[in-house]
Amino acid sequence: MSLKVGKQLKSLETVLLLGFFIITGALSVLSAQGRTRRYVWKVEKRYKSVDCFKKLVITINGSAPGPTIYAREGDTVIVEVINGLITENTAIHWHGIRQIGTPWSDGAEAVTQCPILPGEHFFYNFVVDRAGTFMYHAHYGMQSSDGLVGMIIVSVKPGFVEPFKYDHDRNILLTDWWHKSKSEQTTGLLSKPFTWVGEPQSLLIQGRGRYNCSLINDDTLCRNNNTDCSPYVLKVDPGKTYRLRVGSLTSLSALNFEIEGHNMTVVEADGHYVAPFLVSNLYIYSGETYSVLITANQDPSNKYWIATNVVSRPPNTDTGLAILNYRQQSSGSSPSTNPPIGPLWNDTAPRIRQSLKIKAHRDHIISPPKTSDQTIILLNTQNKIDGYIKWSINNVSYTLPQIPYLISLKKNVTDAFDQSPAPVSYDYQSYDIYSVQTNPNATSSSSIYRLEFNSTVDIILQNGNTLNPNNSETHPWHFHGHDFWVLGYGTGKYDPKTDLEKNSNLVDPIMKNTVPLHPYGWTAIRFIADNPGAWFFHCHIDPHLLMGMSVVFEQGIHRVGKLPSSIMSCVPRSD
Ligand SMILES: *[C@@H]1O[C@H](CO)[C@@H](O)[C@H](O)[C@H]1NC(C)=O
Ligand SMILES: *[C@@H]1O[C@H](CO)[C@@H](O)[C@H](O)[C@H]1NC(C)=O
Ligand SMILES: *[C@@H]1O[C@H](CO)[C@@H](O)[C@H](O)[C@H]1NC(C)=O
Ligand SMILES: *[C@@H]1O[C@H](CO)[C@@H](O)[C@H](O)[C@H]1NC(C)=O
Ligand SMILES: *[C@@H]1O[C@H](CO)[C@@H](O)[C@H](O)[C@H]1NC(C)=O
Ligand SMILES: *[C@@H]1O[C@H](CO)[C@@H](O)[C@H](O)[C@H]1NC(C)=O
Ligand SMILES: *[C@@H]1O[C@H](CO)[C@@H](O)[C@H](O)[C@H]1NC(C)=O
Ligand SMILES: *[C@@H]1O[C@H](CO)[C@@H](O)[C@H](O)[C@H]1NC(C)=O
Ligand SMILES: *[C@@H]1O[C@H](CO)[C@@H](O)[C@H](O)[C@H]1NC(C)=O
Ligand SMILES: *[C@@H]1O[C@H](CO)[C@@H](O)[C@H](O)[C@H]1NC(C)=O
Ligand SMILES: [Cu+2]
Repeated sequence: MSLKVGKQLKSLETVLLLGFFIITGALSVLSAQGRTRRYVWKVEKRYKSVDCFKKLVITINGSAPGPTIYAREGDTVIVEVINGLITENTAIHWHGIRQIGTPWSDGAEAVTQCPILPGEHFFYNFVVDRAGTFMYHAHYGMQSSDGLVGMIIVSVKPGFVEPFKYDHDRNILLTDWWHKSKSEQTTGLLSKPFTWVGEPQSLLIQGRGRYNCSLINDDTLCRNNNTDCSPYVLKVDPGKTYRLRVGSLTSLSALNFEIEGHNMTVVEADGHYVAPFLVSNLYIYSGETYSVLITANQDPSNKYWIATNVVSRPPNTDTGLAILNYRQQSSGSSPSTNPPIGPLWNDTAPRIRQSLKIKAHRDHIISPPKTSDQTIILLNTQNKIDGYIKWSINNVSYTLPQIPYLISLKKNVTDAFDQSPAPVSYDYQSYDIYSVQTNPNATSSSSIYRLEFNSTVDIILQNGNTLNPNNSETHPWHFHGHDFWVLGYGTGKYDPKTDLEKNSNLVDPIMKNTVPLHPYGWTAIRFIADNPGAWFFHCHIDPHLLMGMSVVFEQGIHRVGKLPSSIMSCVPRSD
């Protein structure tokens, strides 16, 4: 409906909005429900030196990170993606956008669409139905770790008053960066013997980092005076309050984020308003977004570091740095202080405390159903299959089918993936989460969870030991197509008899789309299976996802509308 109205107005609006179009690159068309924002993006490789080291990077119209999408709640976003990669397929996921009624625009290759082949044009067309801070990234293998990332900022409808005030709005996207290409990393992860990607060479803030070029000693490859890698500078006016929309699309790293001398008030998480709380360190996991408020109330004759450091893994990467600069300060020079080194990487307690602090703002509580219809317990383990190292959920390491689930499910194709039901639990009585499994072998499967449409489902993520003694990792789990209530976190083994009653929040839980599973702990979430489609739920660490750390949920598949033929270019077209 909104599209048709939009089309009628298009020629008139094109003239009126031509000025706007030239400035933003987005064609904005008014319609009854909201505006339509159109983008044409050419995805291609370019040499860039984002951390001073020259590397082939995947760009959108020459930039990495890609352009920020600015839209308003209720708008329709249409992105025409031109795959100019020559030898690689691609697909782009709109992270945090639920795709209600448009499951084929989710961008999860092998789940909701065939890949976009080199030279092809693909149209993503979806409504941004909720204000907040969201992101986008490639969802084809580990492609996002080569630079195909960006942010989506959805502002509130006119007249809506947010539960906090600020003078200015800024974005900060955090990523980690390797000098090895993603294809080399992928090969190592899928080989025997296994080759781990290692810690990143740099941490990037707004796409800029700084690798120490003396370690390479080759001017043609790495120069620290290259302007590609000059740090991002956040200029502030004294006395003003800034809303910083911080997002993480790291491939591997859990991060700490801080601004020297400035505390931050957390006010939004994954598009939901948070009961505000103060932090000096913000822990942020891949796939999460937060809005924090800072007030520029420190000595304006100083400069301040904006810093990010790795937590949860033994760090081997220099602090990622940007600069906060009061407006009257000249640009160029760096703060005189030593960069912050961040909190102790292996101190899990403050990270769990932050997770527990994130609750819904009292004026914006969406109450969860009091009970659920089904509980699915997902044990996260590291395993071996035929000597290859994998990650498994309930002893099953995920393999993706040739035909995307959305297509095979909708068309009743029964030989496209394993039809046996995926396991809803593990032997939690006898499983020792603190030890390396005596038998590390697992199986692999493409089986899925088929949920009753509109039912309420609890998921318990249970962590355990990896293949190394005394080691358990952090896994940020991201759900496509849904926001879920975060009911609780705990350490040790989840007890179905007591933990839901004693250690869960059914009063004011935050809703999120990405949630951390802490080492040796559990995380409980609840959602309603009311979005017809097939949806990925996976660890947002790229190497873990590649190694099988994911599941897929189907719900209401026969309520899904007619699939666009553009998503089906990997199967013979039947209509
Ligand atoms: C991006 O590139 C495409 C194809 O070259 C072009 O049509 C489009 O206008 C460009 N967009 C911006 C914002 O520059
Ligand atoms: C860069 O590396 C060189 C050689 O190891 C070292 O001497 C120097 O201190 C490093 N510089 C920085 C800023 O870390
Ligand atoms: C950048 O640094 C290189 C040495 O690494 C030097 O040769 C070159 O002159 C410098 N360029 C500028 C513009 O300072
Ligand atoms: C930040 O918050 C801490 C704890 O409340 C407080 O001790 C500190 O003084 C604050 N720092 C600034 C710069 O406001
Ligand atoms: C944390 O790591 C440091 C080394 O980075 C080590 O000295 C310390 O013992 C570790 N703490 C714990 C509780 O494991
Ligand atoms: C695990 O699988 C390997 C083959 O990959 C096999 O050699 C080994 O015996 C299995 N271990 C157990 C305990 O079944
Ligand atoms: C698939 O099966 C469902 C339920 O049995 C049926 O309603 C639907 O028409 C079938 N669709 C196709 C494309 O065969
Ligand atoms: C996982 O699956 C493998 C292979 O079928 C089996 O040997 C092993 O006992 C299973 N482990 C658990 C904990 O169920
Ligand atoms: C979903 O469930 C709710 C609560 O039970 C009910 O009010 C609603 O009508 C249901 N929606 C559909 C589409 O079945
Ligand atoms: C592992 O932790 C246990 C206590 O939980 C300790 O007894 C043991 O020495 C540790 N092993 C290693 C290899 O650190
Ligand atoms: Cu993981």
